[in-house]
Amino acid sequence: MKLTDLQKDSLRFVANLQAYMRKNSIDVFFVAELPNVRYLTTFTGTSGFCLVFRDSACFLTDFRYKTQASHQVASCETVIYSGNLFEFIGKKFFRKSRQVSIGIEDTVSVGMFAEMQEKVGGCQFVRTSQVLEKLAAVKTKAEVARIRQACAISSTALDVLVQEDWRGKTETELAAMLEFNQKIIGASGTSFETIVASGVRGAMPHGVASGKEVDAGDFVTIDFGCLYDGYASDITRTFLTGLKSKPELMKIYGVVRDAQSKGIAAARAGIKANKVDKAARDYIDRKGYGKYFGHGTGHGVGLRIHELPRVSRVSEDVLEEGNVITIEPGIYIPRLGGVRIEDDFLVTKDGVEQLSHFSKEADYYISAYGRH
Ligand SMILES: [Mn+2]
Repeated sequence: MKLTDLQKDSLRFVANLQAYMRKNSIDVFFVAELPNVRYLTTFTGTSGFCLVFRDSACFLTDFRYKTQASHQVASCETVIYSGNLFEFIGKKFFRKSRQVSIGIEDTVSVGMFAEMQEKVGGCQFVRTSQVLEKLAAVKTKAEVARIRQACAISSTALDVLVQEDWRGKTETELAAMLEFNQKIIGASGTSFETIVASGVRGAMPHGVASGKEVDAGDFVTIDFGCLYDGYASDITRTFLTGLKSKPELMKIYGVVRDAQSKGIAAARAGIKANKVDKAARDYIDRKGYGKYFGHGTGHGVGLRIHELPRVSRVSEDVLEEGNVITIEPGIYIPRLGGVRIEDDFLVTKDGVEQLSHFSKEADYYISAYGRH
């Protein structure tokens, strides 16, 4: 089997987890969350688990995925199980109930954990938190290439959308058109539910598209992304529909855009992520809108839309070369509207490389509503 670049990486990811296990005296690591399973194996199906030992690794799935796993999984030995997973694991791997320590993530459900305790006897469970997420925060070249492509698809899809006629369209219709464009261009799906928040709805940072019609003079915030080969993009732009928008919104548009630039200028490997948040937040504070910026400045992006590192006031994460983060300040004023601008960035030694590209001009308005 000739391995793809991601499959080659997955061998390294398993080895990195094994190094963590040795350092933390964990004999076996149980991985149940699908994005983590995918990270370790490249497996894209909807049912599968990893059991990683110090010197080997197993991928467990059922007969539906036998063929798929044989094509995708290079980093683990695939084991097809039937019946109860933990009964199977208990019999196959832990028959001689010697004392072993099993690392288990705190995201495993209470029900699953209880079942595992009951059926995999004689083991000591070690509760861990975000072990895989911490490893996955630093992206490989192959992963960055996927995120870059997801960003390119999203920008192109948005470019097509702004040339279409928005008049009489609801937020939901615009969201559907954007999602359609992304899929036609090569995305496998959206990376999260598309946000289209127009007019006063723009004051809701996560205003998922509604049945409201977009009106001339509205500011429209579109926060969206797609998946390419499993990896996500996450972009936000706020558009002016026509020329009659309120002067206060035009002003905050400039503040948000400049706050994003401050965040971008602050970001580089070796600094605390909260410094990026501070750079953007202090600027918005100075302009008098601090109380209208209530969320963090950004987050990591990868197989999940929200990953480490956190880019917020309370984050203790230190930026590393290879992190992919968003920088997305916003201002939301109740009963008036909101503005957010978001792009995705690769953290480098001296700064960041912007992965998503789309105009941030304040006068980038939707042409269907008339020209200057
Ligand atoms: Mn985001």
